[in-house]
Amino acid sequence: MSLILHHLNRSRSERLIWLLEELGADYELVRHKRDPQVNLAPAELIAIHPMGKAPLLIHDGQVIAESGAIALHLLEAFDPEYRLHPAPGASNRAAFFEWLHGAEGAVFLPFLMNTYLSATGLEDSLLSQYMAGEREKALGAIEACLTARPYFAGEEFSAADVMMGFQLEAAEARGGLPETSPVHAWLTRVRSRPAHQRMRAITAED
Ligand SMILES: N[C@@H](CCC(=O)N[C@@H](CS)C(=O)NCC(=O)O)C(=O)O
Repeated sequence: MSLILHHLNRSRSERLIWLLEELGADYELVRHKRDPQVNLAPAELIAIHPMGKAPLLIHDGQVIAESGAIALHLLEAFDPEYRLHPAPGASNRAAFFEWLHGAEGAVFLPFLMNTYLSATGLEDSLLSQYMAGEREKALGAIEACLTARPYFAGEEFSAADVMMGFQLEAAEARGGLPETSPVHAWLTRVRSRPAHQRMRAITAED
């Protein structure tokens, strides 16, 4: 079996390192560096997949792009006992799917746009105002979820928490979380996990 994760420094591919560490999978990590001028991925990634973005997983020669697809693929291959995702038929399976995909969907976009708007000097634009409203809605949905339960998919930690981690750690680092936000307690819970700590030790070399 061969399992290779292509990781880009300071990027959401760190979520897949975290998931692989949670799964205890035997994998090889290939590190790539962003171009310091334009902050984009290097050409080696385009040689592997036409989008040229990270993460990319290569499992026994098959190339898989998109974090959510990679996460589901890894869970299917390495989590037969459903430690990190609810089994088919479980009452929280729909909530798990919602947050696993939300992490790259509607709840992620307004946080991502923040980065693009400041990188292009558009902080004071109409688009920026619109996105601030969207960000508030997204944070409201996240906070409502984490007020009702300790983890995104319910009482237990799951890969949905791994997928939501990147944007919430970034929001915290930017000072974008109110002091009373339940996200702080969630961050403390997930950061106490040995697999999260191993991921941080690995990404410290980014
Ligand atoms: N929806 C994709 C997004 C992938 C993506 O945009 N990755 C960024 C890193 S956060 C990247 O590779 N950026 C460098 C580039 O676009 O050249 C996923 O979840 O995997």
